[in-house]
Amino acid sequence: MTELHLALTDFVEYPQDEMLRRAADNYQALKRRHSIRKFSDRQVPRAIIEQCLLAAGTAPNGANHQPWHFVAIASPEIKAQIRLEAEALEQAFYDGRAGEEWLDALKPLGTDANKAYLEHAPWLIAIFSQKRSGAGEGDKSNYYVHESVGIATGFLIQALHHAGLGTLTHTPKPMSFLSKICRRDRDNERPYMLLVVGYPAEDATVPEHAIRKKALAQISTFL
Ligand code: IYR
Repeated sequence: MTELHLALTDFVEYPQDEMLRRAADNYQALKRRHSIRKFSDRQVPRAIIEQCLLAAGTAPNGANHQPWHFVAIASPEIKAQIRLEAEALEQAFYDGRAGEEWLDALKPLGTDANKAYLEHAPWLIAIFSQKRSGAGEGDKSNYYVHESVGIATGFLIQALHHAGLGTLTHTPKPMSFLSKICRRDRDNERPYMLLVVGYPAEDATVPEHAIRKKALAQISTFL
Protein backbone atom coordinates (compact mmCIF):
# COMPACT_ATOMS: atom_id res chain seq x y z
CA MET A 1 0.00 0.00 0.00
CA THR A 2 1.41 3.39 -0.91
CA GLU A 3 0.96 6.12 1.66
CA LEU A 4 -0.61 9.39 0.70
CA HIS A 5 1.91 12.07 -0.27
CA LEU A 6 1.08 15.69 -1.04
CA ALA A 7 2.77 17.92 -3.59
CA LEU A 8 5.38 20.24 -2.05
CA THR A 9 3.67 23.58 -2.60
CA ASP A 10 5.13 25.78 0.15
CA PHE A 11 8.86 25.60 -0.66
CA VAL A 12 10.12 29.11 -1.42
CA GLU A 13 13.04 29.55 -3.82
CA TYR A 14 15.16 32.72 -3.72
CA PRO A 15 17.75 33.96 -6.23
CA GLN A 16 21.22 33.03 -4.89
CA ASP A 17 22.28 36.60 -4.16
CA GLU A 18 19.16 36.98 -2.04
CA MET A 19 19.83 33.58 -0.47
CA LEU A 20 23.27 34.79 0.63
CA ARG A 21 21.81 37.98 2.04
CA ARG A 22 19.15 36.02 3.93
CA ALA A 23 21.74 33.60 5.33
CA ALA A 24 23.96 36.50 6.45
CA ASP A 25 21.00 38.40 7.95
CA ASN A 26 19.96 35.32 9.89
CA TYR A 27 23.50 34.91 11.25
CA GLN A 28 23.48 38.55 12.38
CA ALA A 29 20.10 38.06 14.06
CA LEU A 30 21.23 34.90 15.87
CA LYS A 31 24.45 36.62 16.96
CA ARG A 32 22.24 38.95 18.99
CA ARG A 33 20.90 36.02 21.02
CA HIS A 34 22.50 35.88 24.43
CA SER A 35 21.73 33.82 27.49
CA ILE A 36 19.94 36.21 29.84
CA ARG A 37 20.42 35.79 33.58
CA LYS A 38 18.62 38.90 34.80
CA PHE A 39 15.00 39.23 33.72
CA SER A 40 12.41 41.99 34.05
CA ASP A 41 9.04 41.01 35.52
CA ARG A 42 7.23 42.66 32.55
CA GLN A 43 4.39 40.43 31.41
CA VAL A 44 4.46 38.61 28.07
CA PRO A 45 1.12 37.59 26.52
CA ARG A 46 0.39 33.87 26.39
CA ALA A 47 -0.47 34.13 22.66
CA ILE A 48 3.20 34.90 21.88
CA ILE A 49 4.38 31.85 23.82
CA GLU A 50 1.77 29.73 22.02
CA GLN A 51 3.08 30.75 18.57
CA CYS A 52 6.64 29.89 19.66
CA LEU A 53 5.53 26.47 20.94
CA LEU A 54 3.77 25.84 17.61
CA ALA A 55 7.09 26.67 15.89
CA ALA A 56 8.94 24.23 18.19
CA GLY A 57 6.40 21.55 17.32
CA THR A 58 7.41 21.71 13.63
CA ALA A 59 10.89 20.34 14.40
CA PRO A 60 12.08 17.28 12.46
CA ASN A 61 11.86 14.22 14.71
CA GLY A 62 11.89 10.42 14.77
CA ALA A 63 9.03 8.84 12.80
CA ASN A 64 7.02 12.04 13.40
CA HIS A 65 6.08 10.78 16.88
CA GLN A 66 6.86 14.29 18.22
CA PRO A 67 8.29 12.97 21.51
CA TRP A 68 8.00 16.20 23.49
CA HIS A 69 5.76 18.06 25.88
CA PHE A 70 6.08 21.71 26.87
CA VAL A 71 4.77 22.99 30.20
CA ALA A 72 4.50 26.81 30.09
CA ILE A 73 4.42 28.20 33.60
CA ALA A 74 3.25 31.70 34.51
CA SER A 75 1.88 30.82 37.99
CA PRO A 76 3.90 32.75 40.64
CA GLU A 77 3.34 29.91 43.13
CA ILE A 78 4.73 27.25 40.81
CA LYS A 79 7.66 29.47 39.78
CA ALA A 80 8.49 30.05 43.48
CA GLN A 81 8.38 26.30 44.12
CA ILE A 82 10.71 25.64 41.16
CA ARG A 83 13.11 28.33 42.37
CA LEU A 84 13.19 26.85 45.87
CA GLU A 85 14.01 23.34 44.67
CA ALA A 86 16.42 24.46 41.93
CA GLU A 87 18.38 26.70 44.30
CA ALA A 88 18.83 23.87 46.82
CA LEU A 89 20.27 21.65 44.06
CA GLU A 90 22.42 24.46 42.68
CA GLN A 91 23.78 25.20 46.16
CA ALA A 92 25.01 21.60 46.45
CA PHE A 93 26.42 21.87 42.90
CA TYR A 94 28.38 25.06 43.61
CA ASP A 95 29.42 23.78 47.06
CA GLY A 96 31.42 21.04 45.37
CA ARG A 97 29.25 18.41 43.73
CA ALA A 98 30.21 19.85 40.33
CA GLY A 99 33.91 19.15 40.90
CA GLU A 100 36.76 21.61 40.53
CA GLU A 101 37.18 21.43 36.75
CA TRP A 102 33.50 22.20 36.07
CA LEU A 103 33.40 25.05 38.60
CA ASP A 104 36.54 26.54 37.01
CA ALA A 105 34.89 26.35 33.57
CA LEU A 106 31.91 28.33 34.89
CA LYS A 107 33.96 31.10 36.54
CA PRO A 108 34.02 33.39 33.46
CA LEU A 109 30.20 33.27 33.38
CA GLY A 110 29.90 34.41 36.99
CA THR A 111 26.98 32.08 37.73
CA ASP A 112 26.08 31.02 41.27
CA ALA A 113 23.31 29.24 43.17
CA ASN A 114 21.03 32.31 43.25
CA LYS A 115 18.30 31.75 40.65
CA ALA A 116 16.10 34.82 41.21
CA TYR A 117 15.24 34.78 37.51
CA LEU A 118 13.13 31.67 38.08
CA GLU A 119 10.65 33.95 39.85
CA HIS A 120 11.23 37.25 38.04
CA ALA A 121 10.76 36.02 34.47
CA PRO A 122 7.13 35.96 33.33
CA TRP A 123 7.41 32.46 31.82
CA LEU A 124 9.26 29.25 32.55
CA ILE A 125 8.92 26.55 29.92
CA ALA A 126 9.69 23.06 31.19
CA ILE A 127 10.49 20.75 28.28
CA PHE A 128 9.84 17.04 28.68
CA SER A 129 11.06 14.20 26.45
CA GLN A 130 8.96 11.08 25.91
CA LYS A 131 10.73 7.72 25.63
CA ARG A 132 7.42 6.23 24.58
CA SER A 133 4.18 7.83 23.48
CA GLY A 134 1.64 8.05 26.28
CA ALA A 135 -0.89 5.28 26.84
CA GLY A 136 -3.61 7.49 25.32
CA GLU A 137 -1.57 7.68 22.09
CA GLY A 138 -1.10 3.97 21.57
CA ASP A 139 1.94 3.33 23.82
CA LYS A 140 4.39 3.33 20.90
CA SER A 141 8.17 3.37 21.12
CA ASN A 142 9.76 6.72 20.20
CA TYR A 143 12.99 7.11 18.18
CA TYR A 144 15.92 9.54 18.32
CA VAL A 145 14.26 11.13 21.32
CA HIS A 146 17.23 13.21 22.48
CA GLU A 147 17.99 14.47 19.00
CA SER A 148 14.33 15.29 18.34
CA VAL A 149 13.77 17.17 21.59
CA GLY A 150 17.12 18.96 21.19
CA ILE A 151 16.12 20.22 17.75
CA ALA A 152 12.66 21.27 19.00
CA THR A 153 14.31 23.13 21.87
CA GLY A 154 16.57 24.90 19.36
CA PHE A 155 13.56 25.87 17.27
CA LEU A 156 11.83 27.18 20.40
CA ILE A 157 14.83 29.29 21.45
CA GLN A 158 15.08 30.67 17.91
CA ALA A 159 11.33 31.42 17.80
CA LEU A 160 11.41 33.24 21.14
CA HIS A 161 14.49 35.24 20.10
CA HIS A 162 12.89 36.09 16.75
CA ALA A 163 9.75 37.27 18.58
CA GLY A 164 11.92 39.62 20.64
CA LEU A 165 12.24 37.74 23.92
CA GLY A 166 15.25 36.84 26.03
CA THR A 167 15.86 33.24 27.08
CA LEU A 168 18.06 31.14 29.32
CA THR A 169 18.54 27.39 29.06
CA HIS A 170 18.60 26.24 32.65
CA THR A 171 19.43 22.66 33.64
CA PRO A 172 19.38 22.18 37.41
CA LYS A 173 20.85 18.76 38.16
CA PRO A 174 19.10 16.41 38.71
CA MET A 175 15.93 17.81 37.12
CA SER A 176 13.56 15.06 38.26
CA PHE A 177 11.87 17.43 40.76
CA LEU A 178 10.24 19.17 37.77
CA SER A 179 8.09 16.14 36.94
CA LYS A 180 5.99 16.45 40.09
CA ILE A 181 5.79 20.24 40.14
CA CYS A 182 4.75 20.29 36.48
CA ARG A 183 2.29 17.42 36.98
CA ARG A 184 4.11 15.30 34.37
CA ASP A 185 5.08 12.51 36.77
CA ARG A 186 4.71 9.53 34.44
CA ASP A 187 6.89 6.60 33.38
CA ASN A 188 7.37 7.60 29.75
CA GLU A 189 8.49 11.18 30.38
CA ARG A 190 11.68 12.88 31.62
CA PRO A 191 12.43 16.58 32.17
CA TYR A 192 14.81 17.70 29.41
CA MET A 193 15.40 21.38 30.06
CA LEU A 194 13.93 24.45 31.69
CA LEU A 195 13.75 27.57 29.51
CA VAL A 196 13.47 30.93 31.24
CA VAL A 197 11.64 33.44 29.03
CA GLY A 198 10.92 37.15 29.22
CA TYR A 199 12.31 40.66 28.71
CA PRO A 200 15.90 41.12 29.86
CA ALA A 201 16.19 43.42 32.91
CA GLU A 202 17.39 46.98 32.15
CA ASP A 203 20.74 46.12 33.75
CA ALA A 204 21.15 42.65 32.23
CA THR A 205 24.73 41.89 31.17
CA VAL A 206 26.48 39.44 28.85
CA PRO A 207 29.72 37.80 30.00
CA GLU A 208 32.55 38.80 27.68
CA HIS A 209 33.59 35.13 27.65
CA ALA A 210 30.22 34.11 26.17
CA ILE A 211 30.44 36.23 23.02
CA ARG A 212 33.78 34.82 21.93
CA LYS A 213 32.76 32.25 19.34
CA LYS A 214 35.05 29.83 17.54
CA ALA A 215 36.08 30.84 14.00
CA LEU A 216 34.47 29.18 11.00
CA ALA A 217 37.71 27.31 10.29
CA GLN A 218 37.64 25.87 13.80
CA ILE A 219 34.08 24.63 13.66
CA SER A 220 33.94 23.42 10.09
CA THR A 221 35.75 21.49 7.36
CA PHE A 222 34.82 21.59 3.67
CA LEU A 223 35.74 18.55 1.63
N1 IYR B 1 23.15 24.58 36.27
C1 IYR B 1 24.07 25.50 36.93
C2 IYR B 1 25.46 25.41 36.41
C3 IYR B 1 25.74 25.76 35.02
C4 IYR B 1 26.26 24.80 34.20
C5 IYR B 1 26.63 25.10 32.91
I1 IYR B 1 27.52 23.71 31.76
C6 IYR B 1 26.46 26.41 32.42
O1 IYR B 1 26.83 26.69 31.11
C7 IYR B 1 25.94 27.37 33.25
C8 IYR B 1 25.58 27.06 34.55
C9 IYR B 1 23.51 26.93 36.89
O2 IYR B 1 22.50 27.17 36.26
O3 IYR B 1 24.09 27.80 37.53
